[in-house]
Amino acid sequence: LKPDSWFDQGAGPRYVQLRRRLEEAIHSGVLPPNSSLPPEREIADITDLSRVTVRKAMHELVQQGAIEQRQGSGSFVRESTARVEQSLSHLTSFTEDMQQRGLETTSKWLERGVFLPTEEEISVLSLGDDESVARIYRLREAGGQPMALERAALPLSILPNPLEVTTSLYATLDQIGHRPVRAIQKISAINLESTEAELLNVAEGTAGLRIQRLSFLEDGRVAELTRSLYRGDAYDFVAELQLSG
Ligand code: 16G
Repeated sequence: LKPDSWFDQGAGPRYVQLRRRLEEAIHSGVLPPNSSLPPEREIADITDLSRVTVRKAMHELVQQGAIEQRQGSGSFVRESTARVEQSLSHLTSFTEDMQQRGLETTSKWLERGVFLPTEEEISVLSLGDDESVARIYRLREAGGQPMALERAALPLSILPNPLEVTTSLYATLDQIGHRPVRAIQKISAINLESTEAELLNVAEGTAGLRIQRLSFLEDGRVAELTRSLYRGDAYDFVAELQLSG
């Protein structure tokens, strides 16, 4: 663990390198769940890093939910975050997906209302002249754990009153006869920026998945443009593939 042997000048701040090193030890099972980590002082001694640096790395691991600090007895590796396996072949909602797993969902509302549309919303949602847009931005939690940040935009002709959405967007759309039946989804890899990472309770730079869903009604109208940021450490997306031709 001596710094010369594994700290790399070009690989970012040393607390980040130490954090990654500890993450590797946790993921590979060198430090199994419930095992204790050496005290900060000892890690500082072994690595020749300052205690401030060690504390910073440990703090991020706590934030990520990888370790927990128990009063008076030190730091322990937590049971790993349950990963959610999500099918890519069914058009389901977050609430339905989580309910299926017996997880209760909650939302923190970051924005909900009627707004002037952006150029992109006008073109993607085929909005008419002077037509406003319904927007919903929320932090989605399941089983008390933050899972995704989701920003949805819908034409008012599809969702006239966004304030009606109190739990599930799709349940509300269902009630008013506007449940989407088809969607195109695009998934990209990203690193979560500080504000998003903080809301999702992971360290800045943690891997995430950006998912864009464009959904349509039976009659072909665009229902929704939603951009979501899912925690990379909590999701596996699974698709069934068939030989074409
Ligand atoms: C899912 C959808 C999102 C949809 C939401 C409705 C993905 C990537 N996104 O999160 O497009 O708006 O479900 O969920 O799956 P709700 O009915 O629980 O509000």
